[in-house]
Amino acid sequence: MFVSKFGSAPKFYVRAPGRVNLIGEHIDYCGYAVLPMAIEQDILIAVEPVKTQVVQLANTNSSYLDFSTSANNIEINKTKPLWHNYFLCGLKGIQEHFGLNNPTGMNCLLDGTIPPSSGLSSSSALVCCAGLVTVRANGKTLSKVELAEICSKSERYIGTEGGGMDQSISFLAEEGTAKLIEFSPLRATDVRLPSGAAFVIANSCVEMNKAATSHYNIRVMECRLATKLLSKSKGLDWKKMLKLQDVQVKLGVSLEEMLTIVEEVFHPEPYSTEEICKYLGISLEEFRTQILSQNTQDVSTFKLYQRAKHVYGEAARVLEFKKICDEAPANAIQLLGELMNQSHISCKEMYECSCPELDRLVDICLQFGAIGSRLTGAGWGGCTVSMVPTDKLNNFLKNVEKAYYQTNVQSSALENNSLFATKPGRGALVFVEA
Ligand code: ADP
Ligand code: NG1
Repeated sequence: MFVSKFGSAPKFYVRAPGRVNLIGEHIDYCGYAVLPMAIEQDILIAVEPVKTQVVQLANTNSSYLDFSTSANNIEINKTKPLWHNYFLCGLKGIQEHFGLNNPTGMNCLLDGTIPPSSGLSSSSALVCCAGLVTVRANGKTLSKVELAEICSKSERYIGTEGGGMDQSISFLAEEGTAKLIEFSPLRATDVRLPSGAAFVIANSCVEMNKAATSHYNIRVMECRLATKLLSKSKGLDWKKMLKLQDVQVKLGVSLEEMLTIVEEVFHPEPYSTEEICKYLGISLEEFRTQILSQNTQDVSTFKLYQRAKHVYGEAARVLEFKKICDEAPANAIQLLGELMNQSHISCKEMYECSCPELDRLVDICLQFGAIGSRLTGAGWGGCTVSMVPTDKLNNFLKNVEKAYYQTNVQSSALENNSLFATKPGRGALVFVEA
């Protein structure tokens, strides 16, 4: 297809994987560690650098239209997040990092196997792949950590205020191991998953595009607000505090103590804009310009108690999950399953990022033998991840297929790629023909 499209052969190929997050949802942007693994599904780009400064993009999937732009005049359209904008995020991030005045043009053909808008990080795989393509095409080198940090920042050009989990695992993943990803400074530690259990991804077949909706940014903003109010209540310099983790670090207390502080400081009823302005001693104008982001200007109620409870509780569950994997007690699978189930309940009830289809799918997975099951990724649609004893895997897959996919017309159309067991895969790579 590359040859028929561009009339010449590609010079190199880059792939970047999607990921499944095993536990630690919506806490990366609060500063807390998460526990994902890369999946086999990826974005693959065939590339030919060219002498002109034109970047031409094509896709093996004809629903993603061709696009071309000058490499030194990149405009990213946040209001309409078409696929090429994600490529441009990676391109722009790398160009800015190196201050490239004369960036090379290139012909690129993209092929993707990650179900889009389903919580498996197709968007970040695309941004990371484009970033690595740009590094290679311009004859530069970067470490994996640098690549992850640049791509985490540059995906924000699309308008979502992500925390960096997806880009980090896409670069730092290694075959055979999940990773604990910690931030500031970014680092990844191996997590050996228990033998005797398989991790199964099941797609609810409800798509949710992060950049085209405001769900995601509203949660980021609610967490930022909770940070400010908690800081003010404890006499900290609230204007400087950005993330819920900052409050814990400044107070020097445990996550359990933070949960008690949340109970003392916040009321469960939603906060109004007026109440928050009064609490912080700021005007409505300051609130709109300094606290709210572009696509959260119309929000007028904020559930600070619930969001903070989820974040501190989920952060503790991640550390507990890692500890159980490290210590591998006889009942490890049972203990890990309980943590996954608690995580889903917290996402559903406190963070309100689930949806009826995801809840139904989790119930079905638990009914047919999963020890733990939860939504994975941003939520409001997308996939679940379930931990299933290996000896029950075949029956589990058969029964879930029957119960969820064969009873739903829309889902059964997508069935083939919707339910599969997965293993920790490798991170992003450049392939060059010898
Ligand atoms: P995710 O949870 O998968 O990251 P997002 O809604 O944030 O979901 O991003 C999905 C977007 O990424 C799609 O709407 C599309 O623009 C882009 N995308 C994903 N896969 C591909 C692909 N194979 N080809 C082109 N664009 C893709
Ligand atoms: P997905 O599921 O890929 O849209 C998003 C964020 C992550 C993280 C999770 C929730 C981006 C690129 N990704 O992932 O950083 O916050 O939601 O845990 O913003």
